[in-house]
Amino acid sequence: ADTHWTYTGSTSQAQWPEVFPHCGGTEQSPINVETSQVQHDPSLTPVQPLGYNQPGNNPFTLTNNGHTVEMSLPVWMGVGGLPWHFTAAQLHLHWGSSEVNGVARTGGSEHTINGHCSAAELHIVHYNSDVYPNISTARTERNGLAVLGVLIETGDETNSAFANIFNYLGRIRYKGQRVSIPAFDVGSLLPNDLGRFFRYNGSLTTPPCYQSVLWTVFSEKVKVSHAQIAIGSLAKKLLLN
Ligand code: 3J3
Ligand code: ZN
Repeated sequence: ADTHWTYTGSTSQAQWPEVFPHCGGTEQSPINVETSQVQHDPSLTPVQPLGYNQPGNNPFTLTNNGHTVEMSLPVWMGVGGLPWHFTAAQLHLHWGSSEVNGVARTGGSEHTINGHCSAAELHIVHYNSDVYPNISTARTERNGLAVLGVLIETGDETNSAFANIFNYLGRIRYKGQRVSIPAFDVGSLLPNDLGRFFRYNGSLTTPPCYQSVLWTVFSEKVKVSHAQIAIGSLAKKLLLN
């Protein structure tokens, strides 16, 4: 069974390495991206979402897994433009933790840019389907996973793409609850410019923290409304087991 971990209290990040050794590793995510330290890599090519825009046949399932809201992807989706082919497994959101190293934090994203924390962060998780049959075998191995990270800011406009998810959070307030939602174009959750991003080798941002992730954090942020983030952060408060 999943060993218990939290973002606050006595089993929060500072204690994770005691129970999950990889969490104490040297290639841990999330990171703060110091743009002055970033090197341009001309060999990188734009991310190519494959099959992200499916005609809405099979519903998606939103689940409150006790740490976040996770969405299953029942139809094949993948990502090209990376050194291997990757197949999508799931997507989920982070509103960040309410405390980091004991310091209460208002923001929500996990990755920060020059110390700036965004309101939330979307992760679309893929596994290396050139090498592994599924995510369980891939997630322990270097370059086993490719996660696309989208930083989310608040603005005045309601984001109709994210509304496909946010409108249902009230139905899965508690751990273990799940709801079927109509399929939608997952590509509409991504920023417009898929050619500007930060790429680095890191880890799962939650236990067991395996250092298996080829990270892509897009430079361009997406915007949702203040009300949409409020729904999300409410659900997060309620969903913590
Ligand atoms: O994908 C599996 C699966 O069990 C799923 O239900 C979920 C459970 O939390 O995630 C696991 S995972 O260990 O592969 N995983 C959790 C951490 C997916 C990637 C997550 O890392 S992150 O860097 O995208 N936040
Ligand atoms: Zn994540």
